[in-house]
Amino acid sequence: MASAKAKDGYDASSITVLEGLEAVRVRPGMYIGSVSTRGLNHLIYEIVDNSVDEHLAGYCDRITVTLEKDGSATVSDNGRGIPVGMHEKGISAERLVFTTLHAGGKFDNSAYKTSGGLHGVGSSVVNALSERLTVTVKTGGQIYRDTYERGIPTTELVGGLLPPLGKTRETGTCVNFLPDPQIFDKTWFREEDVKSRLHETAYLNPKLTIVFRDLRKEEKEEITFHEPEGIVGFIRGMNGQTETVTDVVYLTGECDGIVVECAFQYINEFHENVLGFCNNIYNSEGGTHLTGFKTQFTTVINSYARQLNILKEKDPNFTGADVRNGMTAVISIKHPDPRFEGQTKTKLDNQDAAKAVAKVIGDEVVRYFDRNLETLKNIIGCAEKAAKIRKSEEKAKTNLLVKQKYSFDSNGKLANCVSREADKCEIFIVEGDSAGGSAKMARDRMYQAILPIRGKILNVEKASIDKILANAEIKTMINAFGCGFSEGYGNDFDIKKLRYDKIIIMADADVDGAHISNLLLTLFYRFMPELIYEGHVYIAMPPLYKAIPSKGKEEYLYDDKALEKYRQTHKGSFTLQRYKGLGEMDAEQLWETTLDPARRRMKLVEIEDARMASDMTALLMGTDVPPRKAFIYEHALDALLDI
Ligand code: TTJ
Repeated sequence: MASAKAKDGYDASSITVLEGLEAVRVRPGMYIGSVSTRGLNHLIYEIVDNSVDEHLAGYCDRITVTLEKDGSATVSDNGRGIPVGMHEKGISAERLVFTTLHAGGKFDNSAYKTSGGLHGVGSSVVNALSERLTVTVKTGGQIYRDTYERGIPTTELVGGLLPPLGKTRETGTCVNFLPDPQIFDKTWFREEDVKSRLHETAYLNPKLTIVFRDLRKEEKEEITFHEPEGIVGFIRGMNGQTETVTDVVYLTGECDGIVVECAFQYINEFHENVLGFCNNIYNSEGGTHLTGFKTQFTTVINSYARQLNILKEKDPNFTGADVRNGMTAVISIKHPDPRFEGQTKTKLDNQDAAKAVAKVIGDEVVRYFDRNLETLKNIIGCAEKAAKIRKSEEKAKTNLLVKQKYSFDSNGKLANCVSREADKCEIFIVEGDSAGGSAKMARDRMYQAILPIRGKILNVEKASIDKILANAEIKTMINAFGCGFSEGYGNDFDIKKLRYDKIIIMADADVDGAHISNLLLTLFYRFMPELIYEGHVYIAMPPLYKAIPSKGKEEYLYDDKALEKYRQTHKGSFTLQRYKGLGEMDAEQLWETTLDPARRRMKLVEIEDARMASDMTALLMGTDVPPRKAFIYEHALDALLDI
C-alpha cells in the first residue's frame, strides 16, 4: 500500500484509514491468524459472516459462495445490501466498511453479531489483503459497484457517493476478491475446509441456505447446505454411523437476554466431544458457556444417580469426564455482548454466559429426564463404565510413578540411517534411553534410524502447542522427518519431502507406553496428518514373552493367545520369560523381535472410517481435534494394551 500516496484526491482522514490497512498488510497474521491456507480460507469466512449477520437480522435467507476459475472468491447474499448512502466523514457507508478497521458493527443493528472474537475485524482486512476486490450492492432499486486494489479504492465517487449503474428489483450484496500473492504463501482455497465451515454455518442457522460452488476444476461442483434440523442435525452429522446409546436430546431456553440452545447424544465410544458456539462462531478454546454446561450437567447426573440409588451413600460422585463419556454435544448461545480471551481469542469469557447456560440446562434437562428415564439410565451407564476405567487407570498411574524413579534422563539424540532412499528408510521413535541405546546397537544402520524419546515428554501432553513445539525431541523429530509441519489447515507440510517410508513408534506395552504413543499420534495428526492418512505411521509390537524349552528352539510370543497356543502344542517343559518393557531386551533380542523387518510385528495406524475423514471433523481441526484425538487415543491403547 506504499502506493497510497500516489493516489490523488485523498484528504488527511483517508490517509489515516490507509495507514490502518497498511498495518494489516505488515502484520496479516495478527488479523487473520496466519498467511497459510488456513488464513486464506479465513478471508471467505470473514466475508460470509457479514451475510450471516444480515440473516440473523432477519433479512437474508440465501448465501452463495463461489470459488472462481481465476482464483478469486465471490460471496453474495439476498439481504438488504450494504448502505451506499452518505455516512459521516463525507464518504459512502460502504467505503467505510471496506476501508476502516473495526467498522463492521456501526451499520449493523442486529442483536447478535457474529463477531467470533478471534479476528472478527471483517471486510476491511479482506480488502487490504486482496490484490483486487469488487463490491456490488443492489439496494433501493439501483445497482452500485465499488472497486479496490490492495485496499485502495479505484472507483471515483461522485459527490462522495457511488454512481448508480442501473435499475434492479432485487436487493443484496456481492463481494468478489482475489487474495494477494504478495501476502499469502499459496492462494488456492481448500474447498474441503470451506465446505466444512459453510456446512457448520448451515447447521447453526437452520433457516439459512448456503450454496457452495467450485468452478476451478474441470468438473464443476455445486452443493447446497440447508439444515432445517439445526444443531440436532449437527449432532447426527458428527455421530454419523457410530452406534448410539441415546437419541439426540434438544434443549433450549433463555436467561437474562442470553439464548441457550443445546443438543447432545451418547454414542458407544470412550470419549467426549463437546463443542461451544457463541453467536454462531465456534469457540475452539471453549469458555464459560461450556463450563456452565459441564458443571450443571455433572451435578444433575450425580443427583439422579443417588436418587436412583445407582450411587450408594459411600460412593464418590462421578467426575465431569465420567458423565460426559460417550457424549457428543453442541452448546450454542446467543449473547448480546460477547467477550473473548485465550491464546487465539476464541474462549468465551462472559461470566453471565456460564450462569445462563447452567440455569437453562438445569431446568430443561431435569424436565427431560423426568419424562425420559430410559435415556437417563443409559447415560448413567456410560458414566459407570467411565468411572471403572478411570479407577483402573489411576491405579496404573500410581505404579507408573514408582517406575519413573528409575528411568534415565540423558538426552536422546537421533541416530540417523546411512541411506537417503526415503522409500527404504525407517525411523523408530523409541521410548526410554535404555531401549534407545539397545535399538541403536541392534538396528540396520543402512536403513533404520533411531530417535530415543524420554519418558519426560509425557509431561508436555497437556502443555500448549508452543511448548510442545519447543520440546527438543519433538523439534528433532520434525527436523528428522524433513517435511515440515502445518498448523491445522496449513499448507507448509510437504509429504513428498518425507525422509522415511515408515515411522515406527516403539513404546512399552503398558499405560505409560500407550500415553507416549497417544501424544505422538496426536501430534502427528495435528501437525502432519498426511503421515497418518498416507499410512506411514506404525506402532511396533514387541513380544510379551519368550518361551525357552528344555529341548529345541526358543520362541517369542507376542500375545496371550500365542502363549495359550504354545502351552497347548508344546510338548515337554519350558521356562517362560516375561518382558515387562523394551528396556529389558538386549540389542540382539530387540533386533530379532522388533526391528528385523522379516520377523517383527507392527500395527499400521489408520483413521477409523469415512466419518473420520469427512468434512464434519475437518472443520474442527483448526485449533482443536476433539473427535479424532480421542479415536487415536483409543487406537493407541488398543494397539499397546490389548495384545
Ligand atoms: C445493515 O443495515 C442496513 C441495511 O443493510 C445492512 C447490511 O449491511 N447488510 C448486509 C451487509 N448484508 N450483506 C452484507 C455484506 C455482505 C457481504 C458479502 C460482505 C459484506 C462486507 C457485507
